[in-house]
Amino acid sequence: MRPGVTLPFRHLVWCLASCRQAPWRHRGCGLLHTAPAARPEGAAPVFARALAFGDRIALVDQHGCHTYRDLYTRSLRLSQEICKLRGCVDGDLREERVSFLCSNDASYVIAQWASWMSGGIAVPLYRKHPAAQLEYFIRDSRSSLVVAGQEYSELLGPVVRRLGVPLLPLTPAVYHEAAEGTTEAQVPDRVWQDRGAVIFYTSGTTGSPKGVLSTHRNLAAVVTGLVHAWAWTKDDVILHVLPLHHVHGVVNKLLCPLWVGATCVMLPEFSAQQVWEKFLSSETPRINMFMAVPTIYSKLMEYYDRHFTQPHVQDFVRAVCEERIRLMVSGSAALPVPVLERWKSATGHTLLERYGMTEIGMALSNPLAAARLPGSVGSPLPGVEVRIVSESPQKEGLSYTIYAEGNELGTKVTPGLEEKEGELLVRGPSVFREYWDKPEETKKAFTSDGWFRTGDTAVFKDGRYWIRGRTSVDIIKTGGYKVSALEIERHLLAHPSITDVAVIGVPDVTWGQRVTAVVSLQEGHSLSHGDLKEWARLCLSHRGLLAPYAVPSELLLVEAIPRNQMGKVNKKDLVRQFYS
Ligand code: MLC
Ligand code: AMP
Repeated sequence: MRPGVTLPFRHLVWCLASCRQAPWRHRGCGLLHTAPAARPEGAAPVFARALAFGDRIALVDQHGCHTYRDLYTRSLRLSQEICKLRGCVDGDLREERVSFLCSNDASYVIAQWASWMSGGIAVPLYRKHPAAQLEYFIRDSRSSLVVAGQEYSELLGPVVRRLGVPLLPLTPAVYHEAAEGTTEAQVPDRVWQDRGAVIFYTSGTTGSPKGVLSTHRNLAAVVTGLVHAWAWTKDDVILHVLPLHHVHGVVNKLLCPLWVGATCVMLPEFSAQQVWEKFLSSETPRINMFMAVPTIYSKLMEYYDRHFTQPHVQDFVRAVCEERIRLMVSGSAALPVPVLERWKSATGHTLLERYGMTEIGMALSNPLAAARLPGSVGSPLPGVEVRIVSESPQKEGLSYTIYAEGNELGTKVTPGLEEKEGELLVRGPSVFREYWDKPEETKKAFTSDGWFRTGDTAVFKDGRYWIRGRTSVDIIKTGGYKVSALEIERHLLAHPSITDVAVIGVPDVTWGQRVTAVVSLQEGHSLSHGDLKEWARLCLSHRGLLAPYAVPSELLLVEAIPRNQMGKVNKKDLVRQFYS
């Protein structure tokens, strides 16, 4: 068993004052034992490998089967159109941002690859975001072009007109165009390493969502780490049901299979019924891998409990899953142990839980071949270095205490500080380049010696890492989405009846946390949860920045929200008070 080697560790306090380099460039100093380099099979984007897989099926969607060659040639055509439209020099957009809104199907991959082929940075948008939010992402990323899947031209039309950005609508050819007459040589050779690849938007504690810019090297580090750790091969077939504007759906579930020449079967969106149908169907290609957020496993179990009540059906489900599926992974939020146990009894699979974050890709994973510890997130992935430390220094030059430090080879624990909880820090080639256009925030996100502060509390125990929650109560994870409590509060205060509000994340077995608004009203006013949802739908969706999953799913009316002398709400107490 590889992970969990606990080595003697003598360093107690790291003095960081001497480090003057910009933190995100300073990745050299470090461990007592040297981490092996990530396996960078070059940082060239995934499309550069596609022609080698030629006529293998890359993607199956509601339009049919698409080979690697299909995806490659259609992407190349689109990239040529993009370059023509933007008038790029030497066929290179030089990191111009290309926003795109596509369905979960081949058009998404083509828009992504075309952005990269033309030298741009991909900014994937999400169809469930309100128009105002889409507008924010396009404006904030300063995208010079918006590519619209067929279904989205109408929605995006007014947005791009307001912003004065050109729109490139996709035609049905993206699904059906023949793959003849184009060769690999037509994509110009570039140095990909530090070139920006993608901007994913993520919520911080305060302010509007930030763009997390990852380079091609960052993506390649995550992909090659996972390919190695989870033994991806070209014979794998993964069922894809996640949204395609976050690292889980884009990197783990899409880029990994495309990297190795495997097949991705993509549903337009999550449906419990369709997932079970795909697991149990004998049609080819047969699914042998699945990955999802814990909420999806909960929803799949709800469906199972409702529909697979007969013992012989349950036996069949378990036998098929055990025989055909080789790996099922959970991540993006804590997997409740009862969900893991119920899933195990229904399918025979112990879910492999791993831990990641938009800024760092994937960092920790339970093992593929050895025992998986329920509730733990395992050990560092290849190339990833982690530390658990005391409170992070807020100012440069301050020192912090290291409780544990590890990499792929093992973890050293500071004697006397065993099993101490602290903030998890991460370093390595998968860590992002910058928050787009936010140098100050980028700087603050790293310690002065170049480690990224995750804001998650972790502990090293029983030879594995365990995530204990967020250091901030104002970050809520619901259904696998990260949302900012303060941002929701800011929006809710615009409601004419609301005088005060505290948004809390209430533990929930299906959603992980439920966004709950504790509200006090103007005297004589009333407000039901239905009213609030309707107001949010009508009002916020059009002019605000609230995604549907950020709208409170529960409303608690109180006379007054308890505040301390500093005027602060103790949200942990509030959760305890109302949800003991
Ligand atoms: C939706 N609903 C919610 C909700 N979201 N209720 C409470 N809390 C929430 N968070 C309600 C809706 O209001 C609606 O209710 C009903 O559920 C159905 O809505 P829906 O949008 O159709 O839901 P569904 O499709 O079932 O969505 C659930 C889901 C989705 C789990 C499929 O949330 C999802 O795709 N999550 C994945 C997010 C993800 O990819 N995260 C990765 C981030 S990357 P009504 O009453 O109107 O019917 C990351 C790094 C890492 O975290 O480590 O991976
Ligand atoms: P995001 O910022 O949307 O990428 O979400 C990243 C956050 O999700 C992390 O900082 C963690 O708080 C949480 N997360 C991801 N995977 C896990 C996990 N397996 N267990 C607990 N929390 C997780």
